[in-house]
Amino acid sequence: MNPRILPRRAGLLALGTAALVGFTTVAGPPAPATADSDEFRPQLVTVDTPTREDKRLLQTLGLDLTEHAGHDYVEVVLHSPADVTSLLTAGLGYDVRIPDLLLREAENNRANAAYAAATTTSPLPSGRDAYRTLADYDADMAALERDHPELVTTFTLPHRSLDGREIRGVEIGRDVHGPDRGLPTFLMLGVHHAREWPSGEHAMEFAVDLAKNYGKDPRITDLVDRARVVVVPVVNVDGFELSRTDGGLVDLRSLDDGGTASLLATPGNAYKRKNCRLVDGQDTPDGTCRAGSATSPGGFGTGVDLNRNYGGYWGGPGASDLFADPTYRGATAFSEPETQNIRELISSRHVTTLITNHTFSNLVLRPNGAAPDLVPPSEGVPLGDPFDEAALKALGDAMAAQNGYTSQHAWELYDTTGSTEDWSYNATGGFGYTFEIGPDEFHPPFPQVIDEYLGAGEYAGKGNREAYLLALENAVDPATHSVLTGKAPAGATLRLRKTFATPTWEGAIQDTLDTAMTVGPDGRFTWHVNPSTRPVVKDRQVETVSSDPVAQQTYTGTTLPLQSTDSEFTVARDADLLEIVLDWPTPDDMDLEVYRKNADGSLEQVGSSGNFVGEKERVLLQDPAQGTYVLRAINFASVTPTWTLTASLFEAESSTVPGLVENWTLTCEVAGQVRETAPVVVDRGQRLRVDLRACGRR
Ligand code: 0X9
Ligand code: ZN
Repeated sequence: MNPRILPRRAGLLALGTAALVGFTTVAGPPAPATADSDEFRPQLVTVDTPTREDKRLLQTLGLDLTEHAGHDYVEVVLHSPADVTSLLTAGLGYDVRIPDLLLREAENNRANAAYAAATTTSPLPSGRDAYRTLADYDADMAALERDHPELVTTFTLPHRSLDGREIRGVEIGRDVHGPDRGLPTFLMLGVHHAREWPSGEHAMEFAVDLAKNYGKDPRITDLVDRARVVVVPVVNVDGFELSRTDGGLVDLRSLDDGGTASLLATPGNAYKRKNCRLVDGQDTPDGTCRAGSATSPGGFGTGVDLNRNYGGYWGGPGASDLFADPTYRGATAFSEPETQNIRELISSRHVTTLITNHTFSNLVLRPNGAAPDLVPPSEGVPLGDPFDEAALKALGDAMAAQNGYTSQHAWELYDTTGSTEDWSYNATGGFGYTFEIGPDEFHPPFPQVIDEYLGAGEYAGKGNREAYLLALENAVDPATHSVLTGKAPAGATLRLRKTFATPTWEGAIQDTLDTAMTVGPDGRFTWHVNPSTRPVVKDRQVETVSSDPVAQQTYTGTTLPLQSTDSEFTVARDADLLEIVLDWPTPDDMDLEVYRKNADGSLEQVGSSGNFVGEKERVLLQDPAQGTYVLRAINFASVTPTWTLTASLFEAESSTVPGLVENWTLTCEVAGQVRETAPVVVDRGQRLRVDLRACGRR
């Protein structure tokens, strides 16, 4: 037993050592921590999170986490002095990266204006020299249709936004106004998060690129001939409009190098993330979002995080149930009109590959959003890796080789549930990826957006254009989806339907996929479809731990407030898992840290668990190396609890949880009458001939 005094949570700021190159490390809490709320400027900071437990602790604080994170840090936008206090009380250290995001916004605005003034036509496919507004997106989509009437059509999604706006997209394909002949859909999405402007720009530029180069560039011509490409550049139209147009106040403030308190009290919406939900379950009058979010710093507190509102494992880790939090998941799965739009779009076609663009961090992320060891109560088995992990990884890596990003599982940064592809992949089997565009800003100076699309300048040879083309190639490649072929009466409508329960974290929602195509004049069809069995019900590889430990030791003790007690445990054999559980009867706050003892007696931390008051602590170590471990019980409470510590060593077996086989229901309709109905089971990569001759008989 070895009591130590602990500085953590005693009001000290534990500063990390690894500041990012080129940025300042502060030697104490930054000035705004002590300023009153009128003077606080949103800032971007790097929070030290050396362990996964630190990341999980950070996630519970309700702060505005960015996707820019590494093995030992996460970047966070601090919007208020309360945010600073949360970080400090949690004992998490941080470095300031951009001390004044509003000033940065003003600098960017000036640089963007200068670039636009000096540029007639940029090298982008559209030639644009500045970020689009929402009106620009609509105008550009309409112009694309006007300029390429056979190839491009615009459409409006079924649900208007909460502030009453229409949400539009473009569809590109040969003879786009003609009947659907069963080609696969490639879907590209942008701006789920309001402030992530480049995510819409790259999506829109790709649409323009395909339309302009069709008939000129053989690769693009071939791809567009073999697919329907659907682009919705701005999913969160309300949030984007606010972010894009309501950062103007920033310029005023920068005029007098700091601005006035009254302006600062309404710092604009340039860094808004969520949608325009102001009150759960209530559609507030159109046009009230700006006023309704005026009291929320940066327009940040109100709204639903659309990338937590999809049905896939909705309500699980990495999403908040508190309205004011940045990752608020919404009242129910698909409670928001924006996610309903995308759900209905994906449910009515065979989206074989999709990319949903975000900013920033230069990442290509693949499912799942939550770590494989987590067990959704709705399923009772660990999430494991997606059934198609090998193929998902191969394409993710190939795209990352093109844009220079890092390809990884989404959960490797932090857990998320309810994201776009958490639902789309698990419900439809179509491949889905999140791109996090840009190295370090939500909406950087525009020339950076240009170079990163094209792979020019600083990004020479590393552009998203090439990565997107690979994704489109994947979408049309029959090896990555399924194909139904056969004969049926010319002009007949074929439908594929499927109704099933999609697991949320704790329950399920009902999903219906309902898709159709029209048989061509020659009476033959080739239909590119997603596999009939969903990945989420397929066989799952899981590690199961035998319930009897191969070694176990129990310790009890008492520890004074703000002190800790060390116990030692020796791992003397090969094993798969070491579990250490710290339990105590009173509702006090204790933490657990686990160290491995090196040969020279020094300690190396290998795990920690810092839950909230009243929650018990647990550390799991996979494949623990043989040797001595120091288990440190830490008391943060004001009383002296008696605790029990149990170290257990387990062997695990890798096993397969057997899956199900699902079918599509195929119907063949002539003149509105169903003439034939057949169940169809088809696997990924399979080409299946379906006999629909009976549909032709009277
Ligand atoms: O947190 C998010 O929603 C995304 N990052 S961002 O900074 N753009 O907000 C990343 C989501 C990654 N997880 C999944 N796609 N599952
Ligand atoms: Zn985002």
